[in-house]
Amino acid sequence: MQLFHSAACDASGNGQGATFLTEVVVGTDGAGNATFNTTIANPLTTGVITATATNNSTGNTSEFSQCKAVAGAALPPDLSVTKSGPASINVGATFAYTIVVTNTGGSNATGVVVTDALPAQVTFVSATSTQGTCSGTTTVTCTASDARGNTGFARFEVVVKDATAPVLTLPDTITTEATSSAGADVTYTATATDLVDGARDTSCSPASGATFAVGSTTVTCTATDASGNAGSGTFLVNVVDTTAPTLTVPGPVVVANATSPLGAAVSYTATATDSVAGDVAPTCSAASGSVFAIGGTTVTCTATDSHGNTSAAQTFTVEVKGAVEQLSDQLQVVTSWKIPGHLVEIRTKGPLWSLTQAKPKVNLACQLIRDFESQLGGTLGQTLTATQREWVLDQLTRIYAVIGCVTPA
Ligand SMILES: [Ca+2]
Ligand SMILES: [Ca+2]
Repeated sequence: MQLFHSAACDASGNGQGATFLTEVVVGTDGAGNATFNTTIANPLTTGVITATATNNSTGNTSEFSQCKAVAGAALPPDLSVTKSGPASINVGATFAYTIVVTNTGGSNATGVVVTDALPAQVTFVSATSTQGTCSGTTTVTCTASDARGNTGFARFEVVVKDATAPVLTLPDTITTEATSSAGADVTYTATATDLVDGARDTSCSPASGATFAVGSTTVTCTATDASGNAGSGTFLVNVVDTTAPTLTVPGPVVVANATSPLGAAVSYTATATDSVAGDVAPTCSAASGSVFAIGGTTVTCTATDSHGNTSAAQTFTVEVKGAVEQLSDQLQVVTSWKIPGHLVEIRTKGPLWSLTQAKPKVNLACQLIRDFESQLGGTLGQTLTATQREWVLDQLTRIYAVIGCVTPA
């Protein structure tokens, strides 16, 4: 018996064998049937087998048998996988790579699953395949059935992710002088650049141009790139008050008439203003309104703001006139009145003379003032206007007290 292999059967259901496979010698039973086993060199996976039989005794050969499909075990699938893509790509760009599955085995592959885990630096966009379907975003899985001898591929599109935050460029610590009690308006420049997106807007708090209070303020700035990566940074703004208050004191001399032997209570005005602290009360060596002795007293003032800045000291003199000076002033005034007979001048000169002697004649001065006052109530007073008379009387009353005169009982 000779066995042949053909790719396909004739339409008749049998037919001429195409390729000789092997021959075996068999003995038939009484009915002409025989059973046999044989092995062929090259396993078959497709097509049909036909046979012819030859009677070794007679040499008669049969027609070709009916076709029998090859039913033997096929060779297993043999899958290979290759992966290819660009050699380099730019951050932020979309690129594609391809995974190719080839089946070089002797049978179909079913339930083929190809998985590809994406690196953290990329973002999945899409995946397409020539066979089956693909799904997933971080690990993409493609499933297919692959006929033997077939090549299938999956195409992956991914974007290289931008995982780097923008870099901020911030000022160094800013130190500036306060301009008001609120502090100072401070402007600054803060920028940010991203590797992928270029220049980015920067948001800072407090904003540039804001009023910063006296003291130290931390400014926090942030910038975000198009992929949502946020960068941040801080810097300090120090608003300081190093300026002393501006001090104003009275002119060089404040003059007052003594009202008693102790002198006089003298008021003066000294002020100070500070750009931050506002009005500041000066500190003076003798307060306004206190009693200053007859003669000159030097008053020294300074002003210190709330941040400890002290102005330079300024001085002025409080001059308190005693009885002699007051009588001299009075003499000058009454002389200027040019009263006929000069009696008022003469009466003023009397106590002045008494007090300016090497050994002042105090009691005499007191007596002369009492006499002067008495005469102003008579004919002497009639040489003056009422206003002049009142003024002289006021003078005399005060000078009398300054001398410390005691009116006899
Ligand atoms: Ca970035
Ligand atoms: Ca100040």
